[in-house]
Amino acid sequence: MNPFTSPGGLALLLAVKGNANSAMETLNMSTIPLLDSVVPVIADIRRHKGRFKCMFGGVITTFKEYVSDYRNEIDFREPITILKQHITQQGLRLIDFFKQLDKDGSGSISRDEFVFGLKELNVPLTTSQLDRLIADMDTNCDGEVDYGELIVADTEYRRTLRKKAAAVAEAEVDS
Ligand SMILES: [Ca+2]
Ligand SMILES: [Ca+2]
Repeated sequence: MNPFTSPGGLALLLAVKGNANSAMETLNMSTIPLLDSVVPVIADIRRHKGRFKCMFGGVITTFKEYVSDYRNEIDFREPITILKQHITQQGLRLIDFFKQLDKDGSGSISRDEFVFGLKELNVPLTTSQLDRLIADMDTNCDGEVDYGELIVADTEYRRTLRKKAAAVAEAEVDS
């Protein structure tokens, strides 16, 4: 499945979001595959219309994590979130992503390799977002990100997601 072939679902959601008076409380798109980019839109609609429900099908694997997280306001502008979404959407394993960026095979990704590789993969990070991402991941401060550092960042990211999802589940039990 190519997630980029389903812009219709996103367009529909944007229409609902754009119409503040829309009485629509349920949107059934259970036959339409959607991509990660709809998640912040759904979260945004939910903030204004608490009862809004959206059904969808064939969604990429990380979608559930994001959905269970939306109320905890995951920051979709976080560089690590943007990066992870794109890696997942393109069906890359972390090691594939790493190898693709480490052009000179040095075992670590330099800032230049990041700039080039992210452009190649169409990951829309700004220069300052990229610098923040590298600074966050580069724990030994050698200016580059090796595979171990990437794994650590990924593990921490997953842990944060799980914690937030658990908090959401708890809140739902309480209410
Ligand atoms: Ca390298
Ligand atoms: Ca490093």
